[in-house]
Amino acid sequence: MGFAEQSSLKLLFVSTPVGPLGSGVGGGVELTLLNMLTALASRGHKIQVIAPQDSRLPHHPVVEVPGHPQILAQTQSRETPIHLPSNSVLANMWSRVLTLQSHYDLVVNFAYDWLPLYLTPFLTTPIAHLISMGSLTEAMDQIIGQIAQDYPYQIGVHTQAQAQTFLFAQHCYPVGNGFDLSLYQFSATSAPYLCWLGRIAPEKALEDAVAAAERTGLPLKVMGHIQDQTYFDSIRTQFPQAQIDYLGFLDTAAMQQVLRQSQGLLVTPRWVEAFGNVVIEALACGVPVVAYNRGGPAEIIREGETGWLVEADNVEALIQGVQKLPEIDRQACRQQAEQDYSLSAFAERLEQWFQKILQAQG
Ligand code: HBI
Repeated sequence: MGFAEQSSLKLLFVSTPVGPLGSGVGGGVELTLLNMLTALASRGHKIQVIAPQDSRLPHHPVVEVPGHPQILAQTQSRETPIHLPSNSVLANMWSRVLTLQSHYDLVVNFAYDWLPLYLTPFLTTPIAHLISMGSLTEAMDQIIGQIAQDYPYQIGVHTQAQAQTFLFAQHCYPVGNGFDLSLYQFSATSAPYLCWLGRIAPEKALEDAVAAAERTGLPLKVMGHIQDQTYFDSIRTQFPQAQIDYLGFLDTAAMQQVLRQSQGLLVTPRWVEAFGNVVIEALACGVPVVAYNRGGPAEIIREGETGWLVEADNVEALIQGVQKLPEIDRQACRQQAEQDYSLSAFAERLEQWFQKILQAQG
């Protein structure tokens, strides 16, 4: 590693435009931004964050930008054209980037949106795009693919499974993810309940976890932002016998207090989950995971060692996984989180990613 690689970088993080940081509307990408910030700041890098009005980060200032949020990409159909609302917070954030960019070595984009990708050739400072979901629409696939082709290494993804949803998978740079494991307390014992975590929306298929819980007679403690209230209400109606204990969108400290004592976490994505932050959060607490065998969780979970991967969309298989949870050694779960998903492991991968981009600048 030459001197240049050792020096600290000046990084400009530009958040998701779907909602303020700390609201939960941005789902996993909010946690990823915070974890990247923590990981890189602890290595001496200097980071500024631009995010929508009312964003909050623990112990870090945010440049708050007003404007109307972007519609959630995963609610769009594949052919939906690119659109921007009037007074777009996305456009307003990137106008700010244009004025600030010369003070930074690298811009890091967290938005799954067309504009920042389109702007890549027009900025003087390189942009590292962290693509937070798999393929969703033609227009996004086209612009991500174009940048992946023209700007080597500047398209970052979480897992190979996520990259494989794109035709240009070979041009995607996988960085995994990383968590502040000190926030998660290992529990060697469990209480008789299951957990489900995440945005409550159709692509997360909470109904399958509720069906499994109802059949096993175990309470299901649910935590996360209700993105689709009608969808949630319909699940309650569909499974009147299920013991669903909805606890709201909690911060990490409060959430892990509940998660750490559960017998297991159920992960039931209907879509190809880019990563599956909740899987790592469970492992960090020593909680084994039963997950559908698709997407990021399928790349993370060590079958029979830290959890069970079951046939996707099969509730019977989910129930069998629940019944085998006691076979898993909870210590092995915590150890996997420490080996692969600590902040220091993540910071190593991120620094290598950034150096690849900066060296490619010539
Ligand atoms: N939709 N348009 C848009 N932009 C985002 O940045 C975005 C999104 N939907 C979901 C989302 N980000 C995050 O919740 C996921 O990336 C995790």
